[in-house]
Amino acid sequence: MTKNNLGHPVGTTLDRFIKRKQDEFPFATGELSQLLRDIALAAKLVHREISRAGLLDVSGAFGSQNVQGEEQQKLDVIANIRFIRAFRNGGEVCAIVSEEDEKIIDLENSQGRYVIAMDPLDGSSNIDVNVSIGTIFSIYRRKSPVGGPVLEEDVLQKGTEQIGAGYILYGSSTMLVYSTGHGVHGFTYEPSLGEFFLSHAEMTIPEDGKIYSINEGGWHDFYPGTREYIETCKERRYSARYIGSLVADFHRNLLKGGIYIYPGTENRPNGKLRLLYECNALAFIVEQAGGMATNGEYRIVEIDPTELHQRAPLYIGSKRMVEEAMSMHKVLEAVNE
Ligand code: P6P
Repeated sequence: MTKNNLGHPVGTTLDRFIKRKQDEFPFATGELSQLLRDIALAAKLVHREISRAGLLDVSGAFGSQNVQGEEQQKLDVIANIRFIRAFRNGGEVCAIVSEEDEKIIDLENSQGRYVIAMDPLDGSSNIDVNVSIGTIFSIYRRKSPVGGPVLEEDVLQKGTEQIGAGYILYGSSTMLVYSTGHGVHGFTYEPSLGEFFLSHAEMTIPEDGKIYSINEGGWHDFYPGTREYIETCKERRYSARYIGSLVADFHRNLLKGGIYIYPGTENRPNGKLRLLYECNALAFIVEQAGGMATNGEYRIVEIDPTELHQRAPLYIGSKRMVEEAMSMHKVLEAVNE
């Protein structure tokens, strides 16, 4: 049997991998393992819905708007239901923050020790044009006592408190990429077998790269520091790659090296992306992979959240690229203050 360079035979199923990792931690109670299985189950169900989207009447708008005021796509709602149901049935989770729900989702499970922050289907406006989309999730331990009511402190936690995070990319193949703080691991889904198989063990991001991802349509709103960095990328003939689907752009840059920027601007100083269920999870992953994630000034995971759906500017990817973008952002902002 071929093994990758870390002794995990390629083709290890997610279940066996989780069990093996759990055995490495004598005090592991298996709850986190069960939680990861719940996520994988929901991912398989969402994969099936997405792969049929063109055939069944599940694409297109749902006719309502989410808390962001964005047109909810039917698959957004379906994905939200699938993940909530998986966590409810799994029994490990007491509360969820979801992009699709304005308030905290209290699962009425006072014994649940974990809290989830998730974007059940990010980039969903791309569904109708068959572009890759993704699920993003963060896992926290609840702060309030088990057995008691869920409190806001359980969900308004800094990214440094995450005990796990990851994403599912529904692309040319469906992949689950996650970390529980001991490296980043990628699994590819084989629909005919209904299994995720280890395909990318111990993922690391190149320290530098030549790909920059930003919506240059915002050029005239960008701060001078942002424009300066983009100009530098152009002078160096870097490749501009922007899919408009955060998980897809992030995943490509994780594999090839690169930087994704959703900057703050004069009229949107905190940018567009959500701290709790978009930025923090990918920041956890990229730091575990040796990369960097900041809001232009400091680590994303250090931001102390005050609102469920608060936004944050995001500079994320190869360490050298993020550092350089920050240096220009700061210098030119200081000049303009
Ligand atoms: P814009 C999708 O709505 C999303 O949240 C991310 O997946 C994506 O990177 C970004 O917004 C695209 O935003 O303003 O460039 O269309």
